[in-house]
Amino acid sequence: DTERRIGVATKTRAKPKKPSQYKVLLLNDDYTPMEFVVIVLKRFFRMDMEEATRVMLHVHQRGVGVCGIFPYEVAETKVNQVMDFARQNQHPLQCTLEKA
Ligand code: TYC
Repeated sequence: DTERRIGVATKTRAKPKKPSQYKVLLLNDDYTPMEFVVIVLKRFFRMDMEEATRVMLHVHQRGVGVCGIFPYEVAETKVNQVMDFARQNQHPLQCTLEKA
């Protein structure tokens, strides 16, 4: 009986997934001037002088620090902006992403 077959549901409900978040990390090095790192944090992460100085000193002392947590595409853009700006100014500053 082909007219009255029991259908198999093929559609699944779309699960609204939240976009995964990524930490943008700044790495310490021996050559990038502290003032330059503060400028980076103010310019690309919209920190004020106090917060930028605190984060810069944290990275300087601990080796790595979080600049912010963003959806993947935003985090990737921030990393590229920081890396380009550091390269333009001939500083070895490194910035990277990590899943939050
Ligand atoms: N360690 C650098 C210095 O002594 C300063 C610095 C801080 C560099 C943070 C990079 O992500 C960094 N001039």
